[in-house]
Amino acid sequence: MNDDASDLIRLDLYPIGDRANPRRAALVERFKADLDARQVCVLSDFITKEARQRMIGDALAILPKAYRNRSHRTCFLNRNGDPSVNENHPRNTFFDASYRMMAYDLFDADMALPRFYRWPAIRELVADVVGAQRLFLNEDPYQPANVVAYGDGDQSTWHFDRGNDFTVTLMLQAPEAGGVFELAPEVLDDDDPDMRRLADVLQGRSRDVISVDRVPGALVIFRGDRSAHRVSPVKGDTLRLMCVMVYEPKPGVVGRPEVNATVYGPRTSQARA
Ligand SMILES: O=C(O)CCC(=O)C(=O)O
Ligand SMILES: [Fe+2]
Repeated sequence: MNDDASDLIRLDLYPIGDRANPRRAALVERFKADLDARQVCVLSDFITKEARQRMIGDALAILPKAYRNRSHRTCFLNRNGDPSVNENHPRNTFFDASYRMMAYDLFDADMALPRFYRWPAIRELVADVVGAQRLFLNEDPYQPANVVAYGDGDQSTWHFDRGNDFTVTLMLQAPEAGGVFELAPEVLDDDDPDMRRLADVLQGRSRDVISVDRVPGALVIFRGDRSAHRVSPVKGDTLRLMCVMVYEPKPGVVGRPEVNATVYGPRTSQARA
């Protein structure tokens, strides 16, 4: 298996193959500072145009096998409300989500996207930016790198990436309109059981929400654990195609079949039963 993805990266802008390169160190410092200040950093023009076109072509070929995911949930991903708090509380505020999910096993191992995911220089860069000592590949058959397709009217719910210190995404194709990534940095406050700041975000009256420019070809790293975020409704016929990658703090991590079944469809729990 070929794990080299140097041909896919704009190495002229991001000399990440050489850990001793001082330009790499300067980039790491810049993105670290962005991540600390805003909970998100954007590495524009990270992949070449050819690489992006290849990744889009592969994703569109796989799309008929994607799992159509629809749900109606709170930002904590609960399906039921909480009668012990008032009706405007975040625990009682529901959102619709719909998109098509392409699991990792649908991609051939030698396609551009899995190669990108596996190239050690990428996870070394991510580790340096997020301040992790070392990062490892996720070893689940479905989770490591996914492409999520949002068509006209699709959106995600407001949510947190609970349990993940950071999330890595690569924007492949932007929609004609909508599909904006919105992030409310560190909106949870342990001292406020009413979650007023979060309620303002969910009700669309917060000034703390930032819209992150998701230009195709950009690698975006964000901390979604305590920062609510969503993809706003997509408009138009061009699909929003986003790759989401998972790197782990320890080797050998796999997902739980019952969780995979809700994300990737029932076929994934049957395959592992
Ligand atoms: O598609 C995006 O811009 C964000 C994806 C996201 O929230 C996630 O993967 O957790
Ligand atoms: Fe997320």
